[in-house]
Amino acid sequence: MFLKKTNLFCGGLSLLMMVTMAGQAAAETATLTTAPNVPPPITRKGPATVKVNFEAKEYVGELDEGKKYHFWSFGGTVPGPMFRVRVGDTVEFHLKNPKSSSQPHNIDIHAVNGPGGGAAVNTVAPGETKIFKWKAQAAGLFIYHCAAGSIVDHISNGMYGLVLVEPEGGLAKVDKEYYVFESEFFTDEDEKVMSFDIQKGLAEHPDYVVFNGRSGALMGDNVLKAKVGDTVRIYFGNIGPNGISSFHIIGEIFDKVYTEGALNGTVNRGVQTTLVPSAGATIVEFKVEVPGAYTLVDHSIFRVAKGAIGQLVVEGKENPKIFKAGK
Ligand SMILES: [Cu+2]
Repeated sequence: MFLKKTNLFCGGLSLLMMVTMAGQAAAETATLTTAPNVPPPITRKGPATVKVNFEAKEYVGELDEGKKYHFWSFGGTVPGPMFRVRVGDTVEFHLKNPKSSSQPHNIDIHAVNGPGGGAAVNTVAPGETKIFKWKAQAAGLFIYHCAAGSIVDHISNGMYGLVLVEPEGGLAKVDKEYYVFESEFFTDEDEKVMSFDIQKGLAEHPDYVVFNGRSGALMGDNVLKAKVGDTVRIYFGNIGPNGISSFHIIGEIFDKVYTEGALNGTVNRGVQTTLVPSAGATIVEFKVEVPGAYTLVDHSIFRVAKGAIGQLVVEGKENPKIFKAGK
């Protein structure tokens, strides 16, 4: 078969597509994005084989201002990368664990039909790479996480993220898409570089409940942005490991909620707060009509003090028909 190579660039990451002369995709490598960025929509009309390259990475990073933590991750960020496939695609998933790792790691992808969501066949010792293949059969937004060892420490240390399986024909076009992920951290808080405290995990007492891996990840210079009139779609995941999230945006109403992340045609409209279970996800959409700052929270409100807060800043003309001070 005669193949032509094209390079597409998005968010600084390349998508290498092998395209046949007929223009039909035969095989491609998935674009991976770091939260809050979302990979671009899939434009091809039929299924393809999609190669996904993941690497486990253990590192020390900031969990809060001046507070460091021993993270375990996919790709060196918490949450790990987001990738996007389509119903009917065959995914060739590569998981590498570098020699420098202290632990074997694996991945359980909730979009997989098969033992362990893949984890039964992909545990990689330090220095190993394993490949497994799966067919994306259900459209929706799915969690992935490491399930190696006792599981709890791998999940509590940051090994999770989201994959979107688009329905045939994709999702409706929107103006802005963001990737937001909630997780708890249980720490030995007095250590210089903090680690997982299993007793706090067992007691279900997190020290931190954060969006996108650290306190303030969606605040200050890192707020989400939109313009008046935009329709915003947020892909929201919650790992827990224990807590169920009451996801809410102060000052907005979700026009659409794809409940529990399923893209099966069921849509709730006009929702204030949506429940997202541990190791679950949701997709919300809303049109922003009034400029200002809108605050994302887990409305289990004491968690805001532990970090579960972020902002969407909307710029544009005032809209007094919808909102104004005074008469
Ligand atoms: Cu792991």
